[in-house]
Amino acid sequence: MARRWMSAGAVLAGLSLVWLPASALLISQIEFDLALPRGAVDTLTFSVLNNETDPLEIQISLADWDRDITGENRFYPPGTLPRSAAPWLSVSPLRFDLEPNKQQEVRFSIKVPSDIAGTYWAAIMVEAAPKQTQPQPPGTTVIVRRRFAVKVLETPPGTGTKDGRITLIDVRGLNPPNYLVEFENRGTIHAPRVTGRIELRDEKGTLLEKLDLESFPILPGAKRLLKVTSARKKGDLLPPGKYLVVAVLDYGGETLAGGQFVLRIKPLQLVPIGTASAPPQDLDKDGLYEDINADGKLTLDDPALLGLNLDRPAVQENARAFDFDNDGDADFDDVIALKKMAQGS
Ligand SMILES: [Ca+2]
Ligand SMILES: [Ca+2]
Ligand SMILES: [Ca+2]
Repeated sequence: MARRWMSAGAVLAGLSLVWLPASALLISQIEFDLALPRGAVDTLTFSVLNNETDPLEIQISLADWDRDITGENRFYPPGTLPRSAAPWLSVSPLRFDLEPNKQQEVRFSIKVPSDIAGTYWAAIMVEAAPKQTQPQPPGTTVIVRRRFAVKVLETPPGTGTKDGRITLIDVRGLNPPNYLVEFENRGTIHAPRVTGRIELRDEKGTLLEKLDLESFPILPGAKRLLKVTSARKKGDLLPPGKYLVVAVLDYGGETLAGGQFVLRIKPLQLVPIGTASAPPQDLDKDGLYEDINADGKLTLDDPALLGLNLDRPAVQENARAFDFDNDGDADFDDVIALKKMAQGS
């Protein structure tokens, strides 16, 4: 009965057991994206299957979760987050043993308050440990516990707001360009699939590059930082000049979220670095000037000289020529990257 409230995605996920890597514990559904009306009560189930050769001891508990700015899951005690649905959930059973090739159904009920709007969420944690067949003396065994999250999200239909903004566009590294786009969900509804694109245009508006962003989910109030590397080849440099980076994201709202960033690339003005008698050289013509002392070859003397002169204008005002790790600056990490290049050649 509960199935009719689920999104198509959740129903599809429920049709087959989901393989969780690094383990042979199978969970039939790892996300419930519910749309129960306010005040509703419902009971749902998922199954846990032991596909290993040894018996497992399973513990079930509630947790809060969100995602960090890179999209990684983070977990908290239940009821920590302001939009926690953990207080509405009750789960049974809370612990059970699972013999190999056996499965156990876990039931949870959800009681949606009548006065909420937007998405609330929590997780049902499934924790597996090897079953202890005989009592162990304390302090002598290490039990490997593995934790899996079954996510539960609830959004009463017709409630909440959709709002999304691009809060940052930047370019860090130019060879090839690395685009950064930060998006914030300023609404109260979970956006399960944000899609979008980045465009690079020259000063005349000519499209130089268009990249599709990998789609991502985002919780209310969350920010997500996307890093996208240009498809341009290393050494295929953008000539000095002014460029426009445009990002457009579709988060399912009535309008798209857009933003733009003006990228200015200054001409290099290379001068001798430190004790060198000539300006640094780009030996392989890839836009990076690895021959810091201009003796015609790349040796360990080059990172050493760069390291000694990192803070000098000769380096910092031409940072892109020495940005060997391509992160948009010339710093000690680039000295290390150049040292590795020198050792490898
Ligand atoms: Ca080079
Ligand atoms: Ca050299
Ligand atoms: Ca760098």
